[in-house]
Amino acid sequence: MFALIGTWEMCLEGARKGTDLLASGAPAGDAAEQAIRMVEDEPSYTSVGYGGLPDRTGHVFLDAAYMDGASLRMGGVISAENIRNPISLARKLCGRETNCLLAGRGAEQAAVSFGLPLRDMRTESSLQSWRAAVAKQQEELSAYQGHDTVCILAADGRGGLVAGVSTSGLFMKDPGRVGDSPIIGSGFYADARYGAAAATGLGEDIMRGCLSYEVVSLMRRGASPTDACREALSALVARKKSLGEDEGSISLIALSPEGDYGAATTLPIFHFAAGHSARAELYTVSAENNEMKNPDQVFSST
Ligand code: SD4
Repeated sequence: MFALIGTWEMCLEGARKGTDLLASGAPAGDAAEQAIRMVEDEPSYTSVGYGGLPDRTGHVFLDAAYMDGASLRMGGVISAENIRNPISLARKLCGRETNCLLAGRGAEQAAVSFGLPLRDMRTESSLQSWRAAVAKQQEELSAYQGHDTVCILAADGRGGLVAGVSTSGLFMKDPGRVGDSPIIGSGFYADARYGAAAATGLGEDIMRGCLSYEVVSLMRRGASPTDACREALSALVARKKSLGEDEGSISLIALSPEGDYGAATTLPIFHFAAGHSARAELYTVSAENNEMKNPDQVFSST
């Protein structure tokens, strides 16, 4: 069965578009790319693409990645400044035997060579937020304060299973700072035999557990998407606690090749969108019990 799952409420319209594409027979890659492009193009979403929040120097640096679970190939973009749709470049780079992960100016040059549009990704509103943070001498960097990453996992029911992610990372990050999102195995992973997974939250923590790879490994050993997310997350949280640290801000989503999906979080509430057969709807999980809920529907996936 085809299915798609994506992080945060901001992806709902994109997830609906992606699910419609899957229903019309489009490959998983088209559905995931389209869903993410819709979030990248919307300036009111300040954590992804156009209108993303700047780093300390007032520049918006974007990270994105795409993995094709059938070929186990990935493409990624790190710290790219002016690429209008980083996910589209990541997808174009996926499949290359070399040069599939490009940073900075090299990524922008590749975008030009593929004929992808460039754009100044700052908006007046994102610059205003930056000016206010500079005036306040804002120091604290944390996930989930307008820094949400869009992650989309899609299965087309015909063997196609992909993961895509796109983010501007943390607001007021140091220049050159890279989180988990474009790092394979941390921010995303897909193996069409077992499943796909992606993460959102504080990248510095997510990378310590290689969480997306861990989720897919657990699915390889037979865990359902929900159980795999819960187990990978609780193992890292337990380890952090044993080191005297708090649980941190981490949310995970996963999708099986058969179209079952699941999620887990350390947050009081984490929203995600998911759809199979019908149009995508919004769901939540919470750290308290990690039960998935949909206000309007009974959740029926495993
Ligand atoms: C990062 N994981 O750059 C991203 C940010 C994020 O919710 O997802 N925040 O660390």
